[in-house]
Amino acid sequence: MTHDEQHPADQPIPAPSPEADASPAPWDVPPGHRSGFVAIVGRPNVGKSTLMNAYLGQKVAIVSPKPQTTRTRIRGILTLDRGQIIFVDTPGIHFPKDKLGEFMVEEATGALPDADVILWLVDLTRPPGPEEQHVAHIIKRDRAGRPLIIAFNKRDLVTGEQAQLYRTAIFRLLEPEKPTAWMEISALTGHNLDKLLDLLLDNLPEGPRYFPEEMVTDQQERDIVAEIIREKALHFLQEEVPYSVAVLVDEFKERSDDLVYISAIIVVERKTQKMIILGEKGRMIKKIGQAAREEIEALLGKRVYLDLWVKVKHKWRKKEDELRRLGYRMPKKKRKRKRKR
Ligand SMILES: Nc1nc2c(ncn2[C@@H]2O[C@H](COP(=O)(O)OP(=O)(O)O)[C@@H](O)[C@H]2O)c(=O)[nH]1
Ligand SMILES: [Mg+2]
Repeated sequence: MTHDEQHPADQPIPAPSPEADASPAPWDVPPGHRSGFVAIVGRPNVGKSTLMNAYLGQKVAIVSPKPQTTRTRIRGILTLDRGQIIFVDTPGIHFPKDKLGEFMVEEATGALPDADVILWLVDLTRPPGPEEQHVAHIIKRDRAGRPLIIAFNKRDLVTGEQAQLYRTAIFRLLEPEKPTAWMEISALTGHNLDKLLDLLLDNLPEGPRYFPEEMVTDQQERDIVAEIIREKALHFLQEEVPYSVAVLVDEFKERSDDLVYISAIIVVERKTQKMIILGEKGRMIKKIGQAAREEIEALLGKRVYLDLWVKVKHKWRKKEDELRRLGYRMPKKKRKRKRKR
């Protein structure tokens, strides 16, 4: 099966919603219903994916302590009675060193022109530096008068004094622009997430529901499966190997009502990395497979037979055609929408 074919298993993941029948139809939203896109942007590793997952109440985007975990734009849809927020989780804005990095930064900055609200996430544990300056520059360039909310994350790890110091530094980088509002949060503990949500909703325009309420993400099941496998590989691997890993799901077959067969390829850049992933007597790939299988079974609510393979594609991160084949397709450059509200 090729990757372009539609697969019966490629259904949007439904939200756990026991009282689905009780909610209004999309055209039947209450007065004052707000909706739109919130682009979550910032440096790598500040907690963007953690924040989106926290709002959605489930893991839609993979998370790891290693920078550059998120590689593509991932939409997560939060449907409430008073509004619908489409979060756009993005790769971290950084100074790219290869084609994959260029793709990731394009993915991130490309989310700005389509956003109704820009949410800049800042990590309070790291002193603002060149990367924050770079993010500020891009926001100033692309904001076009839209609401900008800054959330200072990881508040659980720092003192109030440090939070204030870094906040002032961030505001200075943004000058002469000012944020519409700001908030100190912890995506991990949930601190102030309700208040931030109110802020986001207040700054979205009035509008209808764009997506059915049971839809939590626009990713296909097989994309999520590939990401889960990549997350487990990231989790068990050290040093530079994670950056060289890509995952392709090449078979996804329902064998019976409660058994799914999945075959996936872990792509790396060097033979030595392949050896590391396989591990002594295949121990490492077994660990990755086991952890991934458990999570995929929970996601699909079915038993899973997971077949993992490892393949070397020399320097794939530097080659545009390889990137495309692995699903990292450079977006066509869009003209910037100038909007004033
Ligand atoms: N202590 C703490 N850790 C956090 C918080 N938010 C995220 N993290 C951690 O920061 C790391 C990077 O998170 P991730 O969501 O992948 O960052 P992203 O690259 O911006 O998407 C992970 O290890 C998270 O568990 C927070 O509010 N407090
Ligand atoms: Mg992320």
